[in-house]
Amino acid sequence: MKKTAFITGATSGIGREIARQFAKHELRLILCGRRQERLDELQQELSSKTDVHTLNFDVRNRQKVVAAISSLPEDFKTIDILINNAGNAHGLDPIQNGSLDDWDAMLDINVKGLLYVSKAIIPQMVARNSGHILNIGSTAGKEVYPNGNVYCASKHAVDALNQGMRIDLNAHGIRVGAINPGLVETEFSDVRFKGNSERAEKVYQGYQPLTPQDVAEIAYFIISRPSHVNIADLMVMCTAQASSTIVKKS
Ligand code: NDP
Ligand code: 8X3
Repeated sequence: MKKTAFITGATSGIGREIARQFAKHELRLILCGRRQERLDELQQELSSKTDVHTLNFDVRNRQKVVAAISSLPEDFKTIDILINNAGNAHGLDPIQNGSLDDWDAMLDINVKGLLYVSKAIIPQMVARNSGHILNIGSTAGKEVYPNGNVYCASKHAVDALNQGMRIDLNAHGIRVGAINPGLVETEFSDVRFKGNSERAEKVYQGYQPLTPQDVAEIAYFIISRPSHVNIADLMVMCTAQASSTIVKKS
């Protein structure tokens, strides 16, 4: 039986490209997000390559998370690979000016949402003593940059949870690892700057950022290693980037 991958945040950016990459390799897909039309488009695009099921839920809503995952049809109930990818930055402000709504969004989505989804899926992996969880962290989970405060905290939490899951699930043979990307051109900055596209575009000007495809290829490499190999923690930046604050621009 082909493996089934559950991907959160599959409607855009890194998650969507992971879906495309996995479909190329004929993994069966459960694609999640809140934008139904994007889920439908992607399902239509990929269903000639593999079996695709879509789930529409907000990762912040624990009841909806549980209900969505419980609603999976019999042939999609066994999840072999969980890609915890849904997340965003909201705002880029000094701590003294930060918006409480932005802080709630980042902690509720990037941290608690990841936990709700994981909590709903891990028990079946434990019962089978097999599974692979890939958490999408960030370089922001490895260092803190000016005005990044709460987003960086949320991604440091993902880094801690990646380690914690690996420790606790070790006895069950479940692989747990993270990809921590630097600057990737997606809708990330549009969300961070609340649709100010001029500001968002500037983030990626004057150098060649990573593409979501770059990250997706790494994700496939990780999940396709032999079962005794677990890539525990991987950081990837574009060549122009040395750290969160050092980017060589033309
Ligand atoms: P995008 O904005 O392009 O994609 C974000 C995805 O997350 C969308 O599919 C969105 O789906 C989903 N999402 C956001 N909020 C929720 C929610 N409340 N419930 C369910 N799904 C949600 O950004 P990226 O692809 O860049 O981001 C993906 C991950 O990569 C994030 O965790 C981000 O922190 C991380 N990352 C990004 C980097 C970058 O530079 N772009 C670098 C390092 C890490 P929908 O809106 O349909 O719900
Ligand atoms: C996204 C990368 O540097 O914008 O996590 O935080 S950064």
